[in-house]
Order: sequence, then structure tokens, then C-alpha cells
Amino acid sequence: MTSKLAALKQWVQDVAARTEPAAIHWCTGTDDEYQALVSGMLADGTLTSLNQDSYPNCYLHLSDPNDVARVEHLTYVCTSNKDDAGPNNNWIAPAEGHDKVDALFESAMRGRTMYVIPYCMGPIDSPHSRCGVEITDSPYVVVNMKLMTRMGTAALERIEREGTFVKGLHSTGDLDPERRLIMHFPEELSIKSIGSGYGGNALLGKKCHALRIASYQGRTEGWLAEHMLIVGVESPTGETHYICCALPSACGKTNLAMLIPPASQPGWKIWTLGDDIAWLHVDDDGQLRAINPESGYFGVVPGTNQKTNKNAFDMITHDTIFTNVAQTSDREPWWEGKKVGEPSIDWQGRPYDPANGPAAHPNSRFTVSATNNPSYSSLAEAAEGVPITAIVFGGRRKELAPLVYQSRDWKNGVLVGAGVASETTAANVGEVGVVRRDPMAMKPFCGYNFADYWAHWLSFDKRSTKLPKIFHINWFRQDDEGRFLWPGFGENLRVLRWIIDRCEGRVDAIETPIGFLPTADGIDTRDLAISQEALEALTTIDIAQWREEMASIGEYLELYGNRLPDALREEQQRVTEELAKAS
Ligand code: GTP
Ligand code: SPV
Ligand code: MN
Repeated sequence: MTSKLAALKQWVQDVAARTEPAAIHWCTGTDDEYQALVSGMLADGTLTSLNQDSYPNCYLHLSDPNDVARVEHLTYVCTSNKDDAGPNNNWIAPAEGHDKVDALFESAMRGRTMYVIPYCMGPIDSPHSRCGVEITDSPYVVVNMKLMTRMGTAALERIEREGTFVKGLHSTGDLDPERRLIMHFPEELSIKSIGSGYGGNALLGKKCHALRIASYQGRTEGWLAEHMLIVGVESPTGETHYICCALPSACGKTNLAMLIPPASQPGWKIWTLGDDIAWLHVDDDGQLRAINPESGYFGVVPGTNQKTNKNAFDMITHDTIFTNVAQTSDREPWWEGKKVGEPSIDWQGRPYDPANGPAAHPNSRFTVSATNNPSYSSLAEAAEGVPITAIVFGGRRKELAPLVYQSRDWKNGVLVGAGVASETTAANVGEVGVVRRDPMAMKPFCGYNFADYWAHWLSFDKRSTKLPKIFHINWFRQDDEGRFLWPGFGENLRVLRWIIDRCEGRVDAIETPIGFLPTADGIDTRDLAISQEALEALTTIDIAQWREEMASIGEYLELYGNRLPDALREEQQRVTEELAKAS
């Protein structure tokens, strides 16, 4: 063991001394290791085998009913200075944070195996990738990390070369929500998570490392870690544009990243680079480029069917781990919106009874390797990433936000991102459907003060000579009866095409105080089943409503006090004045 790995070994020993596992297993990431872990979990009931004829190598995990989503109220960013975490984060001083969480780790792994998982976020040879090691007592976490990250020996070799890695310590503990904490120590590049086995709380490479810790690192190192999908849109003439799109949790990233062009759009192709997280950096030519730190998907299951997302529907028929879905009588996985089969056993393992609510949990998830996705782009492995044409922000809004609009310039685009609001979803515990501010879809994930984050975003104006254009989308506008105005899913390609045409200067737009909206014929609506009224509602704005919205954005920004960048305050004031003039 080299001196660089000695630090890792020492940490593993220290953790073992505190948590007292029965055994320690260093993960290599091989298929044999995966199969052995699956067998062990099938034997002890952690996993159930699904129908191996129709769903080969698919397994079901039913989690504790108290442990089915992220827990933002139990998630902390522990910086030395409270203001560095900002009003957007829960905070405790690092020493106190360590004491509190370490107490819960005392003997937490007694009788269990402790797994040491070296992993690499991003292509294994990319200079933009970052490594981590997660220590966990959950074999379910290990198999998920195997599907979601470049895990095992190659990552350990990179750690040995570089000598640096993010330390993530995880234990499922006793799953008591009172004894659950997700703690981040960005100054130490470390994470401690206990009391939950659920995705974002337990797969520490994902939100904890690749967003909270990485966003903090990105600020000091000059890059961005974002809650964004990366998608390639190839035209019939073979021109491909790459777009990054930030949408809050359960607001359509996975679906957009692998959409299938409708029959009315012949010759168009979609390539998936990533469905949840993008790391963005400026290359030597001043071009913003993105890599996806992940190599698999932890996706929302409900709503996935042949029509909405055939790519996902097909890719989860084999080599998939399902969490908290229902089962049919012949042990196929079942969920609301699947459109085939009937539930027989619900997500809590009970005989299905509609009186108990949905058969699958609304936040039930699939875990699959990206290689299962037929639209996976080989460029997802490119060390330099892909050049980004457009950045798109969005939210889930019944009202107000139009289908799509373009910001005026970078500064205005940062305001558009900072002003994002969205209805809450089942991805976090708590009330669903409440509109809240979710700037850049990063409210739960930014590892430092949003004011400093917006300043960092604004600074890219000077770092890059080829900045992408910034847009805002909303697939979720509803009519008075609660029906979606926009058909969504594959038809969203029409909006992506408008975005690309705007970037290429190929289509006119209507200038409004909030930005540029499509003209009446701006979006291709050929063969689209949509009424003229709906289209008009989707592509116009209500100035009075927007004056209220901009005032509310102004109040929100002021929560950040004198750390708020002047440029953002001025831009909010400028738009406020434009709206006043227009009314
Ligand atoms: P996270 O993994 O939580 O970050 O979610 P996500 O942003 O990847 O969301 P996902 O694509 O999984 O979609 C969440 C839910 O929104 C699913 O139930 C989808 O069926 C639904 N959805 C996605 N795209 C659309 C759309 O264009 N229109 C409508 N009406 N629903 C959509
Ligand atoms: C999200 O909640 O945004 C997810 C799922 O992508 S989790 O990994 O749990 O964060
Ligand atoms: Mn997400």
C-alpha cells in the first residue's frame, strides 16, 4: 500500500474502530462481486427476484416505509462560517456536526459487513472527473453504486495516483427518522450520512458528492456542478447540438434526456449524455463544455410507459433494480401509469388495496446502467465533455410560466435561473404540490450560499467567450380542469428545436419584459393535437401576474442580504421597471 493509499486505509480503520463491523470488504466493481451481493440480498430478503423470464436480472427492494425519499430538513452543510452555507442550507458548526453524527455511528455496523467503495465521478480518464470513497454497511448501496458510477479497482488506482478523494461515510443505522442525518463538510471534502438507505441520502456519489461537495469545489476551482441533464439533438442533416437542462426533482429530466422524436419529426435523433447531473467547465477555447459524472440512472418509475418514455420502458426490462414499486401476480414490476398489467402486491409488500393509496410509491425508482439506454451517447465517455449550445432552466408550474422563453443575455439568464419556482414533488419527504423557489433546480443541492453561487454564475460572463444562450421551459401548465395544456414527452422536441433555432439565429421571437417568446408560427406544430387557445395560453404572458412574480423574486433575493450580487439586484429591478411600463 502506497503512502497515498495509507491515508485511505487509516480512515477505514478509524471508521471500523467506531462502527465495529463484523467484516470489511473492499469493493472491486466486478460483475462477480455484483452477483454475489445480489445473491446475499436475495437470501436475506433485502431483494426479491422479479419474473426472470420477462425481467431478467431484475430485482425489487422494498425500503422501510419511513425511508422513501430525500430528507431536506435533515440535510446539513457544515461550514466553519454560517454565512458560507447561506439561508438556502441547514447549518451546524463542523465540530458540533461531527459530534452529533459520530455519536450515531458508535457501533452502528455491529454484526454487519462494512463495504469500502472507491468510485470515480466522470469518465475514468477525464481531468474533470473527481474520485470518492464511500464506506457503507448497505449491500443495496454497493450494487446501486456499481450501476450508477465507475466503481472499483480503476477508481482506486486513480485515487492512488491523485491522492485526493471525497470521504463519504454511510450507515443505514436503525432507520429511525429521529436518528437520521445527512451531513456535509465541504471544507474537509467529507460527507457523513446515517439512518437512511434511500437513493439521494445513501448513494453518496450522487447528490452529496456530485452536487453539494462538487458545487463547493467548483466555486473555488472555476467550474459548475449542476442538477442538469445533458442531451444531444441531431437534426436530419446531421448537425448535433448539446443542451443542458436544469429541472427540479421529478420534473422531467430523465424523460427529456432520452425522448423519442414523434413520427411527425422524421430524421431527428436524441442522444443521452446524462439525466441528472452535469459538471460544466470552460475549455481553452472559451467554450463551455459538460461531462456527466454519473454512469447510470436512478429514475422515477411512475408515469413511465411505451408512449411517454419508450427508451426508459425498454431499458428497465432487464438488469434493473427497482425500489418501492408494486408487483403483478406473475411477479412483474408494476406502477401507476405503466398501462399494462394489474397490481397484486403493493410497494409495502401488502396485497394491493386501492384504499391504501397508490400501488407503487410515487417516488419509486429504477436503477440501471446507462449502457442499457438505447440512446446513450458514446460521447458521454469523452474526457473533454461536449460543447453546450443552450442552458435551459424550468419548473413545474400550473400557471404563469410560459412553455418556453429566452433570456436577453447572460445576466438576465442568471436572474431567470435564480427566479425558478416549482411545485414540490414526492422526491423529498413533505407536502407535494406547493410552489417554492428552487433556483437553478439547486435548492436542495447547492453546497454553499446561493448569493455566492449566483456571483459565481455571473462570473462566467468573463470566463467564456462562447457562452450558451439561457432559456426557461414549463411542460406543466394546466387548464381550469387540471389537464396539461402541452402534450409533453416526445413532443418536447419541438421546443428544443425552437431553442436551437434561436441559438442559431434562424427564427424570430417576440420581445417581452421577461425575455423572448415564440412567434405564432415559431414552434413547429405540424401534426400536433393542440388547440389554438392552448397554444396561445402557452406562448403569451400575463403582465399583471408577472409583476407579482417579479416582486416575489425580489423579496426572495433580498433574503440573501448584502451578499447578493449587485448585478442580480439591478437586473431584477430592470425587469420590474420593464413590466411596469408594459402594464
Ligand atoms: P429526478 O430523478 O427526481 O431528478 O427527476 P427528473 O427531473 O428526472 O424527472 P422525470 O423525468 O423522472 O419525470 C418525473 C415525472 O414527470 C414522471 O412521472 C414523468 O412521467 C413526468 N413527466 C416527465 N416529462 C413530462 C412532460 O413532458 N409532461 C408531463 N405532463 N409529465 C412529464
Ligand atoms: C432527485 O431527488 O433529484 C433525484 C433522486 O434525482 S435522489 O438521488 O434521491 O436525489
Ligand atoms: Mn435529481
